[in-house]
Amino acid sequence: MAGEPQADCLFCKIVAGDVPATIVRETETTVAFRDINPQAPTHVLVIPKEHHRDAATLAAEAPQAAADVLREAREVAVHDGVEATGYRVVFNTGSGAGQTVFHAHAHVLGGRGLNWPPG
Ligand code: D5M
Repeated sequence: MAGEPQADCLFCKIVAGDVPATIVRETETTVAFRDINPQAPTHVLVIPKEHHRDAATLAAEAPQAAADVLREAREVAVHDGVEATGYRVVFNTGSGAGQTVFHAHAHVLGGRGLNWPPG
């Protein structure tokens, strides 16, 4: 069923507390934790606690959870003190776009200059 935890999903294991992570913030519906391979001084992943494979599926199946993730992205930027200088929110969607973990997640990046277009 849509949103159910998946036994083989790394981020579902982080939600369950079975895999350790450096948690920045947690709400009823989301968890934010530091990326294990940071690409910027602030690099935090915001995930819905429910399992949805990518951002497109999340938006279609659980639009309120998608909104919660976006709201939390801003709260993370405030938490890390990067909101005023600017930050980037990225949803890699599909392997061709670089998605490697198939549980929807927003990358929140900040704390350095960010170029456009991205690589
Ligand atoms: O992003 C997936 C991201 O997940 C990537 O930047 C590494 C990060 N990652 C992988 N394993 C962990 C753990 N255990 N903790 C924290 N961060 C992790 P994607 O957009 O799918 O390429």
